[in-house]
Amino acid sequence: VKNLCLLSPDQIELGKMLVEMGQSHLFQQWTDPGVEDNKKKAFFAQVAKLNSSYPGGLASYIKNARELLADSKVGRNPYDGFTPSVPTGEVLSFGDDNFIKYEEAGVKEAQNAAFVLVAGGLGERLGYNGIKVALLAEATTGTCFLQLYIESILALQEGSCRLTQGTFQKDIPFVIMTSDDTHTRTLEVLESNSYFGMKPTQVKLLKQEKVACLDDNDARLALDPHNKYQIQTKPHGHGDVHSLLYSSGLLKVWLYAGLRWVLFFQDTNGLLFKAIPASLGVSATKQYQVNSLAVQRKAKEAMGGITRLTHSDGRSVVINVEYNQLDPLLRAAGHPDGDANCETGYSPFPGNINQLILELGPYIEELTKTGGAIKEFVNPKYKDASKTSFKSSTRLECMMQDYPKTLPPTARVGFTVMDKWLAYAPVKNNPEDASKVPKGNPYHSATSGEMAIYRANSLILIKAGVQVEGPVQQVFNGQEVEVWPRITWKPKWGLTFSEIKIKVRQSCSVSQRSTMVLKGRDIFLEDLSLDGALIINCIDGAEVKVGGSIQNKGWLLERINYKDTSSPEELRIRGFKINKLEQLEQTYSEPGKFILKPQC
Ligand code: GDU
Repeated sequence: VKNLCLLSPDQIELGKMLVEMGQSHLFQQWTDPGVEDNKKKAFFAQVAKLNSSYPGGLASYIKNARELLADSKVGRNPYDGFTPSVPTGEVLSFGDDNFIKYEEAGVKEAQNAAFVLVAGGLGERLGYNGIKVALLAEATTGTCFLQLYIESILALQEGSCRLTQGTFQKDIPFVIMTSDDTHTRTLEVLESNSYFGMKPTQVKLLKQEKVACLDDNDARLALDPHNKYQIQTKPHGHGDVHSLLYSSGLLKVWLYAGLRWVLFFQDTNGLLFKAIPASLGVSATKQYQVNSLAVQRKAKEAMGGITRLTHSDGRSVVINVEYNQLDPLLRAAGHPDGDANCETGYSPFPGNINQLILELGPYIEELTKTGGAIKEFVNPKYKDASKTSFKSSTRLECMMQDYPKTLPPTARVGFTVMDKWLAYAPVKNNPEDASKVPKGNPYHSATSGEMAIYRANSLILIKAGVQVEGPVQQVFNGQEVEVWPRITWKPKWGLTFSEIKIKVRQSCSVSQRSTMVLKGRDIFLEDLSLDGALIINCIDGAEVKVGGSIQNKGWLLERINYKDTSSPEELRIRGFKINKLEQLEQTYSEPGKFILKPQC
């Protein structure tokens, strides 16, 4: 009370709200006015921020926390009353007629889409010192994830305009959700690379704030043990993306601009954009309000399972059930083996890769009802079975894939299952943990993420008619992986299978030890036999036919150990560097038609 004289009317209101919400302990150790006044002001600045960044403010946060903590104390299962079953959705097979049809529909729709990357996570499991989006997707061209994503969006933008014969190319908006851990560094990467060719006005960064930690079941806010004027905070999770988009006003801007789709994706999946055209095509064709991308999932794999939940009262919803909850849910529903593989060798529940496509209109309507908030959960670590105190403070969390939980049963919620080799190879685990992954399960490391890109590109070219020699097995950082030829291309060379097929003519072959880098749009492979390294750079407007027999010493993968600090971290983390012995590299920087046909 003595400190009231220091406060503005807004701060007095916030103080009253805290006291009314049972948070008087926050002020108990306050000194008299005149002592530590700056720290008290900083306290209120923090409270104001916590209040404004949560839908409904801190009072709602405390109220929600009390409810969720009470449920957790009595062991109430959020899935009580629900029976899980395997849902039906659209299952696509790369390169068949259906897939090609959806890809075409998706590229046409892309000009009505906005992309949202959630990149606020620190990537603790990966243990990489930089931000995850700046990590190399592959070392052959040294392209980082952010560059790959931006170039893919630009390729879609261009492809969409071409396919619809538009005279005016619409800029596809790109939002990146950052956090205090990633914001400055994300901006630095963008600015120091001229936004990788995207207009800076096309890119918006939205920073998520942390939420207050909770000390007990009454949701008393936790003070920092080293600063009695600061509330402890922790990340709230990727679900923040919905409230941030809503409160930023961007969704309405997009709606007025005629956009129809919002596509959400995660920080390190180098394959994702190979799956986007077809899945967007599914959303548009099936008129899905929510479309989750999924792949085959190994039982117990660290990815949520897409599940149909049917309530005893008749309600039914198709939703992601997080991997740690799927097993107990299945056991409770009378499946004694829980989360187990079926005769296909995979779990019958498709794995959620957290790529969501939402229809903008219904999305805005729903967020207007909820104020941008989505279902949260709490995961306190209790000291003992009485569940009266915590080992350390906890907080509410939320996940972006829980968005459909509040939708009415009439909402059109679907999913699209893609070939895993085409759509999903995230980089989440450090080399040490990855090397301990049981054989047959995915490593999800920088090594496996990179090898998956070469594998997917090789398989796509095989499907397009190229003879690509099969892989050899090699061990990097204790992980045995398939090493295919190192084939990479810029997204504008081929974002869809139809486009790629047009660019591969007659009989072409690539040996396993080869490297092929196609950096340009109009590069056509005709009767090419490659055994070595070939790099083609060409500007738009230059059309290059590449054929003949190309043989040289090529580029070798040279093993390095992740503990060997003499190599840069981004190479150590994948367990190899590229030794560029010899290559044929050609650059076409003038418009025109060119032929490259060396004979060895
Ligand atoms: N992220 C944020 N803010 C946060 C936490 C995470 O933006 O507060 C971002 C990360 O940067 C990343 C994404 O959210 O881009 C996902 O984070 P994780 O990679 O740590 O996610 P998990 O592995 O825990 O799991 C998520 C889903 C799973 C499954 C899996 C697939 O919750 O259901 O789909 O991704 O990769």
